[in-house]
Amino acid sequence: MKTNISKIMKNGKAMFLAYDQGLEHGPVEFNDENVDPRYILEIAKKGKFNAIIFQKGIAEKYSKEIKKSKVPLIIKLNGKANIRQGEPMSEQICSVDEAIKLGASAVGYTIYLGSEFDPLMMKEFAKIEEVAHKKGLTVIAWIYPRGKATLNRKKSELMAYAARVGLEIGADIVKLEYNGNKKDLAWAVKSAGKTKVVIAGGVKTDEKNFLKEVKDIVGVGGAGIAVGRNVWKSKDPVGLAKKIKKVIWR
Ligand code: FBP
Repeated sequence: MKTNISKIMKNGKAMFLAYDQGLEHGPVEFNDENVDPRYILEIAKKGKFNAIIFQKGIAEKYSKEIKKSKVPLIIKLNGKANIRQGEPMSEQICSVDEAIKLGASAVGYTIYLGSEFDPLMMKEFAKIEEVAHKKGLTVIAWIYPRGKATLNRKKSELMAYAARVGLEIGADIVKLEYNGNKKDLAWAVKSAGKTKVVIAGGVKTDEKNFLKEVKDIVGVGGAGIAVGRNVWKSKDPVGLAKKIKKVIWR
């Protein structure tokens, strides 16, 4: 299947800026500056990110600014708020056609692997993947092991399993949560085969730690990062972006 993956990657590597935390976690993540999607777009533009990740609402309301910035757009097709408790389920809230109309170069979808609801998310993903690939769009799967059934399983095993699921279900890029162990990450990247691997950033940590994670993922042959808080919560996001670029495209 030929997709437009080169639109959002450079030499097989990628640096994506994620900004869907407003839905996933609420404005508790934001301050007066980074609550504004235009601030994030500026970071993406000045920091030369390969793409920015928004939910459809922001893509719609800020479409003029997005077009002007020329930063490629990835639209997240599902999402969930974190108020409801219980087994995680992330429902589809945007279609592939809507994402195309909004100018998306790629679509993203989260699967909580191991949740009671993972069969529903797998099914929804399968439909999305079929439509998106027919239209030549790149498909990114966030695969996060979550839910009761994952509690007694090893984190390392689950990370590689998530990577493999990405390959098996037809994702072009799989986004994983890194457990901090480089050997485990190398196995996960190997398990993903020809599916590219990017890692999430997680909660804001110090810059040195974060850059080490970036070094690890490219060091084991992964494609790069799809991060949010570690960049847009930084005091100097554009300066940090330059450092990330140096690590990814050494
Ligand atoms: P961060 O780099 O800020 O962790 O963003 C990555 C991401 O996958 C976002 O796309 C998403 O909003 C968030 O993490 C979800 O985090 P969690 O599932 O831990 O609530």
